[in-house]
Amino acid sequence: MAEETKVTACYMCWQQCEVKMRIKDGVLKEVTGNPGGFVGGGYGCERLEGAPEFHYHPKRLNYPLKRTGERGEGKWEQISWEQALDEIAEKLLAIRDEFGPEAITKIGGTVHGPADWACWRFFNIWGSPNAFNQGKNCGQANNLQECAVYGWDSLGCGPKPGATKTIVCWGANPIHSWMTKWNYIKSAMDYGARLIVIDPRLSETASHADLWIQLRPATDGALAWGVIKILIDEGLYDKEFVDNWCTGFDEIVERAKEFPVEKVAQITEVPVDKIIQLAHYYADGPTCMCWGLATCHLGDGAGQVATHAQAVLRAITGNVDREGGNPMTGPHEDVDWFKGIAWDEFIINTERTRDCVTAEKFPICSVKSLKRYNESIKKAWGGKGYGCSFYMLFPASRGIFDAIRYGDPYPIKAMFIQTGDPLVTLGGVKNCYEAMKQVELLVGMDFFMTPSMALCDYVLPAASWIERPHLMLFWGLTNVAVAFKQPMEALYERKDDYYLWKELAKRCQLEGEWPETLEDMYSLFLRPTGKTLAEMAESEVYWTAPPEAYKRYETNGYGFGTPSGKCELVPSVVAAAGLDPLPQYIEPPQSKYRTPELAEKYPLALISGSRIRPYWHTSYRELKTLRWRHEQPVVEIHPETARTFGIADGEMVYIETTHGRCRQKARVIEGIAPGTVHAEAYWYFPELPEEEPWLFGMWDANINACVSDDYEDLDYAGDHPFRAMLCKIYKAETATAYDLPVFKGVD
Ligand SMILES: Nc1nc2c(c(=O)[nH]1)N[C@H]1C(S)=C(S)[C@@H](COP(=O)(O)OP(=O)(O)OC[C@H]3O[C@@H](n4cnc5c(=O)[nH]c(N)nc54)[C@H](O)[C@@H]3O)O[C@H]1N2
Ligand SMILES: Nc1nc2c(c(=O)[nH]1)N[C@H]1C(S)=C(S)[C@@H](COP(=O)(O)OP(=O)(O)OC[C@H]3O[C@@H](n4cnc5c(=O)[nH]c(N)nc54)[C@H](O)[C@@H]3O)O[C@H]1N2
Ligand code: SF4
Ligand SMILES: [Mo]
Repeated sequence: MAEETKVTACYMCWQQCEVKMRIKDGVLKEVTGNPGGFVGGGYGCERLEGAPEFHYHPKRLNYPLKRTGERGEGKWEQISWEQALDEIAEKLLAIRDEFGPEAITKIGGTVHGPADWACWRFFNIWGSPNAFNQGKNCGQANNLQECAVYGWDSLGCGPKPGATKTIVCWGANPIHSWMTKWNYIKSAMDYGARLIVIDPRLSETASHADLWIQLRPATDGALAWGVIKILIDEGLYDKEFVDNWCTGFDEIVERAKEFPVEKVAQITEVPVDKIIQLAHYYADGPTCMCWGLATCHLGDGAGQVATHAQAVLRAITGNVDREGGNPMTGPHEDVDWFKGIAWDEFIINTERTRDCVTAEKFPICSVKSLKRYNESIKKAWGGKGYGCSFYMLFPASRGIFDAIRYGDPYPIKAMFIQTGDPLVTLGGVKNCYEAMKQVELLVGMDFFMTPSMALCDYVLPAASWIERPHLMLFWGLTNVAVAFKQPMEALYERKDDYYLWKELAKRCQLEGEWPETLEDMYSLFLRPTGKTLAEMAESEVYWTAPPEAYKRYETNGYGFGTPSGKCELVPSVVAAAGLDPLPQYIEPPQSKYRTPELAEKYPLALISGSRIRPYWHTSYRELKTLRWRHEQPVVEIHPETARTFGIADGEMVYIETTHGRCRQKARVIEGIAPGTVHAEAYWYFPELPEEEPWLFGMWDANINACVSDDYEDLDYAGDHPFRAMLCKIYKAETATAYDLPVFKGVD
């Protein structure tokens, strides 16, 4: 029996751990962490147990499909790739002729691989600024603030064992969401670092904390300002750094006066002594405030003030670009990332034509604003200066749907869905659904028939990480790139995601280099190293990573990547976009203080979508190897809330908001405040029927059908208020989520 071992990077989530695959007679038997691996150091999570099942699953999409019935009727015919590509290209060209290049959009998810950059490359050369990825909800509010205040983001940073003294997980639960980072946190704690967790729930990470701050949801801005005030009053900030490197400190001092600790305690519902403890711990650095998602989901006003105050906090304590604090990666220097995705062409093309559909409504996310960021980032970091690039640009999804439905501000006629399941992962799902029903051309590419795929005109079968070469590019957000050759041949007619865009580019006669294979495209990215992908993958050093560096603002001849070269505590690029650069604290769009009348009807604060293992958002619910670990969606409520609303542990309940309702199973726990409810997100049931009205039961359990995407509820960057709604809960009549037909929500 021929048995072989192949090494590659797992992409069952974006941590991309190095793994080894045991293959017997050409059949994938087992995938495990690769001891000593460059990423993960041999770590492998339980998802790997599902890898062989995922690869051979009977429900995998294996051939291109074309819709034969109405959208969502579940009627398909198998067609060839040639036919699919020819027909799609022909329609695209006709749309461009009639409505302009901006009339196409792509909805994608978080970092998933070649689909992301290959699409951006196509859109950049084609000339549409309306590509959308879930980066929108996945850190955009935070990245824009960090880049505005100190000219780069610290998204990928983690604590440094031995150097970091204080670790802050602010609205982050890495035991479930970022295990490779959690391994660093544990190691730093072994060296004596303390852990602070700021979270309304007693998350698993919070259960390991030296200090758990259980704040009222979405009041993070007030908490951060309360801490800033204590640091200033007690002289616990980094005076030398502030004097030499910061602008706007006087305004910060003035604003901080509005946040005496008693007032902050009243707003956040955190006891005074805990807030003081938090400030004292924070000041005892180096302090690493790891990136946490929560403050990007607080909705209008609340999100901007929280993400801004967090950036100020990192800055005035001197933790920015500091060893053990919040280091910054800077751009990829060994990888032609921006050239690879044709970023210059994007700028040129959109200057000729129109900005993205929500450039007026959310001016911080526009080409004009990106250019302002660029000018100074370039001075500090060299290269092209595009910084976290797409994070500065994604249009608000609601704007895309309005462009499709109403032609406002101009029409969008074609939508691609690749690496995303917008019907399940976006807020305002009902608007998304209507737009998907109306758009002229709807093309999807995925591993499985998902709710979003079920509505498409063409569904294309994607090859996975098991069947494609690997280069870790991570949207340009890290400067580490690891290379592996393709471990196994793609099964059936599955293709890598680059293939789609390359073939469409050829058919549409787009300019630029479009090499035949994904591997050759990766070699183009790697040009600065002088190596091809295969050469790098086969060398002893199969990655590129710059040496550790800190405080580069002192030596780069310019300072921070901001217009003044300083840490701008009141950032001028935010002001230049027409926004308040020193936002006032404001309650989330729905709250007992901001909307007291609404709170009478919907008395509970709703947070939704915290990460749960083993899932990766919507993914892997069809895998028997994993599903048993967590079979149904669960809503967490406090025993007192349960008593008030007559709900017992394990009962099915409705969660209802101003925008809809869905059902989940109650879990009654102490580790959540009585006024707060936590609902799971990303649920659909692959075992239920595909055709409408079922759509795999996604209306039944989908909390995102209850999350607002009204413009006035979105934050300054246009992100959704996933953690800032009000709700009520009540018992559902039936016991499981499987036996009810579809529920379309409250009108
Ligand atoms: N309520 C609530 N909603 C949220 C959030 C929240 O906190 N709360 N978080 C938001 C955030 S931060 C994010 S990032 C999004 C995540 O949302 P998404 O990224 O949309 O979710 P995923 O389930 O990761 O991916 C969606 C689809 O991509 C497919 N896919 C995976 N890899 C590939 C690939 O290589 N090629 C192709 N063609 N398809 C692939 C999967 O099979 C799956 O069907 O959810 C957002 N929604
Ligand atoms: N297993 C698994 N891991 C994942 C993913 C996945 O789908 N599954 N998705 C990946 C992606 S794309 C992302 S963006 C990351 C996100 O990873 P994290 O940043 O860890 O985000 P979450 O787990 O969604 O939320 C973290 C915590 O925020 C808390 N929270 C809710 N509301 C608030 C609030 O108002 N204030 C504060 N301070 N905290 C609040 C929640 O209770 C939760 O415990 O995870 C990544 N890792
Ligand atoms: S954490 Fe698990 S799923 Fe994610 S890359 Fe590592 S082994 Fe794969
Ligand atoms: Mo995300």
